Amino acid sequence: MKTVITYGTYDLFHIGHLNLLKRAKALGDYLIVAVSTDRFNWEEKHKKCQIPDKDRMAIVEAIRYVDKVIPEDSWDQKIKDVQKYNVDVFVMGDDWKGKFDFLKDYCEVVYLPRTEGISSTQLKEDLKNK
Ligand code: C2G
Repeated sequence: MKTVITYGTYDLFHIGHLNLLKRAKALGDYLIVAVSTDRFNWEEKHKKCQIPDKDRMAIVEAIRYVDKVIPEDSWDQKIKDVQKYNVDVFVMGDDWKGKFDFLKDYCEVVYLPRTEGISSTQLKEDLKNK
């Protein structure tokens, strides 16, 4: 079984997130998604989520491509996760290109092209200006 893992906030879930998860799953047989907690987002990413972490995790868990959801609560849990779940492939959108190359010592690292024209940040801006 080929295990894939990816990480994200998945706030205001949109087609860019779905495209990423679909392509990530296509790289293996089992997809784990680490969804960032409200604490991690606020304290480490200085991002305020619109949707609470338990709801963001429930939404991601309901996606047909996703096999398991775990919390992302720190920047440096990735190596432990890759080892704990025997991950073969680590996937992120290419806005993160190069940022996680240190994981190449533990698994394959793949950066996939982002979906153009949509982002949670833009959605929040649009909603604010309605
Ligand atoms: N994404 C994408 N296309 C978009 C928007 C997002 O492919 N138009 C991808 C991102 O590259 C990422 C995933 O969807 O791989 C989740 O995006 P976010 O929820 O914005 O995640 P982010 O805030 O980048 O958190 O430790 C890593 C972080 O948790 C990533």
